[in-house]
Parts: sequence; structure tokens; C-alpha cells
Amino acid sequence: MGPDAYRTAGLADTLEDLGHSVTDHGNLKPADVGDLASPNPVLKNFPAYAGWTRTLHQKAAQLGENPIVPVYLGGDHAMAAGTVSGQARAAARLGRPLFVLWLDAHSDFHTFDTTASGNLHGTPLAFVCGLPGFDALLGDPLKHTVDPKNVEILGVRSIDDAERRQLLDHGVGVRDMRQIDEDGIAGLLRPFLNRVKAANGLLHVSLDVDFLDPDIAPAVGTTVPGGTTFREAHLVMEMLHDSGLVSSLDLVELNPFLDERGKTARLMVELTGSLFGRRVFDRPTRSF
Ligand SMILES: [Mn+2]
Repeated sequence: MGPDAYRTAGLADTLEDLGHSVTDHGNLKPADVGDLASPNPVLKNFPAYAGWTRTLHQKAAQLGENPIVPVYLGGDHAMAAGTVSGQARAAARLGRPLFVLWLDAHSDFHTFDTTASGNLHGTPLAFVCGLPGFDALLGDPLKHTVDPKNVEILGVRSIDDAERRQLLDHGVGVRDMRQIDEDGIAGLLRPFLNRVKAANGLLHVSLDVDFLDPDIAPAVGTTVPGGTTFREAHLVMEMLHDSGLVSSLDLVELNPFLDERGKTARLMVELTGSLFGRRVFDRPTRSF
């Protein structure tokens, strides 16, 4: 339902009004994985996760080699296992490092062994960073992984103990809400963007609805109070646009059943508009 809510909220029109040409590739279907065994009985819907990851991995690997900015609409954040791993494969073929900006209340850095809930939307970032135990997802070990040091998680406010250890061990950049309160979101984001630019990197942005405060974005199954504000979120998107670095985008975890008159879907579309260049006034380009 998430992708159709974005279509109804005018995502394509918003981007076209900004001068972009838009192609809707329609809804994809998960690959048939037969009766694939789950690596851990606690995992929920494992065969569906594997099927979707295989489809999205192939699609993103193909789209990622073109001079376009794919926007992947979800759906569960487990989607990013396929989109980010596919974009990483494309980046490797282009000979450029892939960086990932993960805008989320959660760090999604569980492996199939550490997850207690079995919720697979808690695992995609660990998978794309090449943590062990994920071979059943694609049926082969993941060849082109994302360097965990090239990952920045922004807006986080809910991390499990097992994740905290793994994030520290792998050198993932984690900026929590307290740092945003103390230092301001622009001051946290700018050094990361400078790093991407200095490395001639490609940048995948994964925007989870729960990055936003539930007061302004209620349509998500995993609300955590104390999220980013309307202005903080738009500022991030505007800075991303000014940087010219973004090469692909996920919009995930929108559940239209939980929305209030479409306000979350509309906000996500507006934020995407900011990322693709909408602004109130033209400003001199800031150097990153
Ligand atoms: Mn997430």
C-alpha cells in the first residue's frame, strides 16, 4: 500500500514540476524462492524477505549503472537489503565507493543471530555491510558490500544492546537525537557530505518514516517519540540537494492504514521534493 499512497499523494507530479522526468516502473514482484529454509526459526516471513531481496538487488544493480536517481518506494525497511546491495554492485562496476545515509529511529543493524524480535526490517543495514550469516538471502555470499565506515545513521533513538556493540565494532557513524539537539542537524550532516565528496562517492539515502517525529508522521508501525522536526527533516533534504551527491533514495515504512488523512504520505512527498530541488528562495550554492 505504501507505493500507491505515494503515487496518490503526487510524488511523480512533484518531481515533474521541478523539471525532472519521471518513469514509474510499477510494482515489482518477489522472486520465487520455493521452500527456502529459514536460517533462524525466530525470523518472520523469511522466504518473502529473500524473494524481495533477490528481485530488488537485480533491479537496483541494473538501474544504478544509469545516470538516473532511482527512488524505491516501500514498504518494509527490509526492502533496503535489495536496493542498497544492488546499488553497491552498480557502484563497484562504476569504480566508485557507495556511501549510505540511514535516516531512521532505529539502526537496523541486527544479524539473523542477534535479532530477538525476528523483525527483518531490523537487519538490512547489517546485511549490506557484509556481516556474517546472510548467505541464504541471495543464495550466494554478497560480493559487493558497503564499507561500514561509509555509513552514517542519523536521528537514531532506539538501539538494542547487540546492535550497539556491532555498530561500534564496525565503525558505523551513529548520530543520535541528543547529538542533533546539542549540535544541530546541519553541523552533523555537513562533515559526512564532505567525506562523500572527497571520496568521489555515490550516496544512497534511506529515509524511514520513523526518522520523523510521530506527531508529524504517524503512519508507521514502529513509532518512537522524540524524532526530527518538520524543519530539521527539510533542512537535511535541502542540504542533500545542494550537495549534488545523492544517487539513489529509499522511502520506507509508510503504512497508509495508520495515516491521518494522508498527512504522512504528503510530508514524505514534500521531503522528496526538497531533496530534488524545491526551495523557497534561491541561495548561492554552498561549497561542501
Ligand atoms: Mn528502519
